[in-house]
Amino acid sequence: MIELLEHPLSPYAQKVKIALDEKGVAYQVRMPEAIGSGQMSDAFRLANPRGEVPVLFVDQQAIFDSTIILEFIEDRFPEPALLPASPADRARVRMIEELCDTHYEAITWGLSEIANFRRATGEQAETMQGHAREELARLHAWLEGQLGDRPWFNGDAFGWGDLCVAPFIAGAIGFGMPPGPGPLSDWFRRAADRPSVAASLQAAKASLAAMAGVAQIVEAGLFKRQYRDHRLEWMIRAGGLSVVQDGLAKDNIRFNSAPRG
Ligand SMILES: N[C@@H](CCC(=O)N[C@@H](CS)C(=O)NCC(=O)O)C(=O)O
Repeated sequence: MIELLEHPLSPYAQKVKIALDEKGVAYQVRMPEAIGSGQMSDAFRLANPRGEVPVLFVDQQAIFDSTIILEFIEDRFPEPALLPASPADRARVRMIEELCDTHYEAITWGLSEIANFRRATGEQAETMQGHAREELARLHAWLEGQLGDRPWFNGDAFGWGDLCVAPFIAGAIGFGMPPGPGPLSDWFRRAADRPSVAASLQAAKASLAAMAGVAQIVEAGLFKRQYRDHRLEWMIRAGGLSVVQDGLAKDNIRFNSAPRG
């Protein structure tokens, strides 16, 4: 049986679950122990030296990184195809994925650091949330341009381009920053109606209750959140440099280091 190491709130894991569901591939899910604490088991570190979900266990192999996993799924289970047919359209949806994985996710992650982990409060939180709102509006306009007059980001049928956007938009909606009325929000409603997307959004919603109280766990030093790549950049440019400094001083943020040999 295929196994997916995941967290229901991870948009990267959601991409993979939607792809597997769309292809009708059976799998079971599991959450790594103490995810987010910085304490990774040797087995998890061996499966993914970055200590991140998703990881797909299949054919005696562990595959990490949502994009690489999606490529694998498309190669291993070609039907129905999730990538569009033409090279130009494939490049187009991959670029949409890249922007969502990096720029878009950095913003919703930052909003979670504020709302759930209480890294910033008062005026600083408002400044950072205002920053997020502005950047999301620009990204939503960009996405709307990418959608154009297509019914789906992928083209005529739902596919890669859509499953790579839906989890991130759902995240922004969760933080009260949905796309305004128009083609993008209409598209999201259609996407969310698909059983594959609905199932992953439902699992995310069900796991939200577990987020209550995580701020105290961070404050107690039991959680070391991963500050990396675009997330770290966003934190700094949105006005959260002191959040990073505070996290370093309290030792409740971490960076990924090189894998052990
Ligand atoms: N580029 C990776 C990013 C995966 C990632 O950032 N996963 C986060 C959850 S959204 C994670 O597992 N973080 C580990 C941690 O916070 O301990 C992918 O596309 O799979």
